Amino acid sequence: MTEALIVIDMQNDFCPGGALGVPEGDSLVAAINARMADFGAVVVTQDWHPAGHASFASSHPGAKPMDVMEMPYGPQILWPDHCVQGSAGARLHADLNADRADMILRKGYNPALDSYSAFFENDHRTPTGLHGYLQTRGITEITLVGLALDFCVNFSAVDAAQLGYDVRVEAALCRGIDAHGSMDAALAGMRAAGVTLV
Ligand code: VGL
Ligand code: ZN
Repeated sequence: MTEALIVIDMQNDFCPGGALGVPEGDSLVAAINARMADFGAVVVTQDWHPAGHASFASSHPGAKPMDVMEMPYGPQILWPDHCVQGSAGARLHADLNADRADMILRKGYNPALDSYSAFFENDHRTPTGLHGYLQTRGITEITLVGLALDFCVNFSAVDAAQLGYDVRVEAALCRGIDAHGSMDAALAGMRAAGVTLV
């Protein structure tokens, strides 16, 4: 039985000094690399937005980062420009052992729609293809680590649990942003969805 480690968004822009730096984000790299050896499959995800993406505050006149805006698919936090396709900030952290990844999944490339989850875009309907990939490999158990615990890790974990995977989130190998009470909501939401938090 193959178990997959899914490493979420370990990119320069989510590390300290990046456009949307998560405190201590870079401190996880060595431990995540070491953890890869314990899994039969490793998937690495990359937030990958076109310039002018709808989730950027700069795309909406008068808006500023961390404002909340009503989108056709629901409320959306507006972010500083980050993980722009091809930019240095969008690159995976240089020390992350991406060579070990069986698959690198990019998400958030739809200009009008954000994608926190590695499984579905923020309309909760448009698939990224990861479910098909894992299914065809016969993978039913996944462990999630990375950034940010309260956004992309959280949405990925809840979607995975709803899709029927056995899901673990290793909180020690995650760090969060905590905007608008997102950390408490994420922890409660993951538990309610049946995610095992360790
Ligand atoms: C993320 C905010 C915006 C994440 C991505 O990786 O958690 N957060 N885009
Ligand atoms: Zn993003």
